[in-house]
Amino acid sequence: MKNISLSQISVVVVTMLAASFFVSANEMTAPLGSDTPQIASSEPVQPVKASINEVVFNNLDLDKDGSLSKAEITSSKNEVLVSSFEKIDSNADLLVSKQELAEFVELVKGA
Ligand SMILES: [Ca+2]
Ligand SMILES: [Ca+2]
Repeated sequence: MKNISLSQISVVVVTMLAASFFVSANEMTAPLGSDTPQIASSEPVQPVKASINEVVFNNLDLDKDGSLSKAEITSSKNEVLVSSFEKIDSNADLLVSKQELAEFVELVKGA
């Protein structure tokens, strides 16, 4: 039993990120021709990660101050992000920076 929950989180996060991304660009970007957003753990992640992080972060940063407060994370209603807030906030200042979000995404994707 290794990293099962992390793998599950990874799928959820990647799916969520992709969903957030495609919501704002779903007419311009076609997702792989697959109708299921689930990504098999052995499949390479699609090369949209950098822009996804940007888009997701900007969508979550409601007051545009360049960091995500716990309230902003909570208002995303994303259970993975909410429950992982303390993990994402690696320096424990109660704010999630773009860097911290990117590192968290890398962490769960690499799990
Ligand atoms: Ca903010
Ligand atoms: Ca922080």
